[in-house]
Amino acid sequence: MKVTVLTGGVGGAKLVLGLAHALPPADVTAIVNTGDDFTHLGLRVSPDIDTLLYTLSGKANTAQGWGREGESWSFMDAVRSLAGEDWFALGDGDLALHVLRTARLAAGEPLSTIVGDFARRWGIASTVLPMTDDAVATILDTDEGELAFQRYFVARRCEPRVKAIRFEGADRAHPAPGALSAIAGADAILIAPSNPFLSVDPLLAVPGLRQALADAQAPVVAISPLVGGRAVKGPTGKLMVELGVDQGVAAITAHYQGVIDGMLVDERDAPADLGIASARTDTLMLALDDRIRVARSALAFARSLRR
Ligand code: FO1
Repeated sequence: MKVTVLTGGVGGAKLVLGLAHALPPADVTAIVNTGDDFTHLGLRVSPDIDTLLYTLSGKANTAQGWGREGESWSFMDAVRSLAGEDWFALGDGDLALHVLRTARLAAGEPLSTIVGDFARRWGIASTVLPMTDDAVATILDTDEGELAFQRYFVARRCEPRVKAIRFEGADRAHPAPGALSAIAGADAILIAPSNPFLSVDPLLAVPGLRQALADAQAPVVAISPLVGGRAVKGPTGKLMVELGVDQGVAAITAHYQGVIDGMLVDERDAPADLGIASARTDTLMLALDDRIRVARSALAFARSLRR
């Protein structure tokens, strides 16, 4: 069963890891948000892609939610000693990805080729695709003015009040090679329990991707990012209040209207009429077993749906 999953960072990476255990890993394709990508200290950083590469290759710092396990920080110590910017931390091992990616991008290689090579080097049998090889930047219009994603998320700890979100460059972006065929050729398409507004919307903003989902033969199932009605981590709840969106899975389902055929809801959420097919399960993914179990539930639910 070939599965294509649209994903952001840590929550999505847990699901993709579960899928890569529930299925032959080569049957899994992840199309990853790159709206969080930015240039820091001259280096091109792709946080959601790197979180997925670390997760699938067993290198992730799962407690921290980003970066590598057992990381050392000599580079950051040296940056600090020279009064360099230290609000965004690049570990010594992590640095290797950013240096190599930046050098290869500067030499004219597309991001998708570079990411594919990194994944192969680390023995990842699943396909990891950026949503696009073009530059797209998530920009938040806040009460402190416009902030690029990492300024908002890391430097300002999601504290500014968000008025609107835009995806700079998305209108001119093209889906990465392989993304459209991975959607068209899938037996099931999943939207990971990533932040709908910050992590999934950038993907849907790339011309062609939303249409590919609408045209796909396979059912599209979203896994709700809410557990017991609340976001597991991150600013989803706060953002929904600020954007004037109702709290709860019904509002997220409405947000994905026209894109999804079904919603997998956490069993702790209050039952609600979502207006589309839904299934309930324990969606909290603490240990590997949970991730495999949620992946299997999503696949079983997708199999039960038809287009
Ligand atoms: N998140 C932080 O909260 N603080 C950091 O210093 C930080 C550094 C960092 C470096 C590389 C990387 O791939 C991710 C990093 N993240 C950091 C996580 C990242 O900001 C977010 O988790 C994602 O962009 C949201 O999905």
